Amino acid sequence: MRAIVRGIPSSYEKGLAKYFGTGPTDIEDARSQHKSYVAKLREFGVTVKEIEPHDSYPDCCFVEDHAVVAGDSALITNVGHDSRLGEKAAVQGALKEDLNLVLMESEARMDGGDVLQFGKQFLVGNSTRTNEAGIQCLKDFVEARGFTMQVIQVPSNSLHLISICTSPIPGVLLAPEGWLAQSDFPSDAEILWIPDKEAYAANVLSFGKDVMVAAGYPHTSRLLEERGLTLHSMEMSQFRAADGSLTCLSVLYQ
Ligand code: CIR
Repeated sequence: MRAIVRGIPSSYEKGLAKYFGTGPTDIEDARSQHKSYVAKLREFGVTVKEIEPHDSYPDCCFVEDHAVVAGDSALITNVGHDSRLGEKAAVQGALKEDLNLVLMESEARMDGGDVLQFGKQFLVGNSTRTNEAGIQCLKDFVEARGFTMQVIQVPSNSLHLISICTSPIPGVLLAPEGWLAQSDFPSDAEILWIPDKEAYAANVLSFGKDVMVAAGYPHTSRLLEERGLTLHSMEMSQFRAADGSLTCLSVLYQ
């Protein structure tokens, strides 16, 4: 596996925050949490390419939002919040060395945080950051590569689809009770429901049986351990403060 990550700018405290967070409070702490995240990726054998942060973009560490990877290609998105559009060039520049890039039309908007690959299917959130034109672009992109796509309505109390739903094990989805319903998901998916108050813990990052989880969510951790997974607990407080989760901090590809 390979990954793109981007460090924490000095402006990070100005990062957007409206859902899980009320704004980052400590840049040095954020940098230290980011360092642990990158070290953990490397421990799993991921080759990590680090992009320099830029102070004009407080949210630039959340690189996931700029690209959706399918096989050897990446769809470069137009993120849904105007303040973040300028982050794209650096991510695009880094990915173009390794993947075939497809660009979105200008009216299409999408945050990569709304997209989850689930086997041969892509689940996409209809959210405040992702519009119909963006969803159509994604559909064309994934169908041309042999995948299907299913749209899921993101509840108004969540930034993105994968803020509240990821796949810890092939065929299995993790989601908080009361935020999404069984009928939202593919009919063949097994849903592991976590308590409403642990909703933030629904975003996990898996490398086979090794799974990165946010520290401090005991019920979710127990549920995953019962499935035979080895958990790697990550301190995420300064990312949660800016509505960011584990997956947001990297673009992963083969
Ligand atoms: C934002 O609101 O855009 C950032 N503060 C957080 C983005 C998190 N990204 C993600 O979930 N993929």
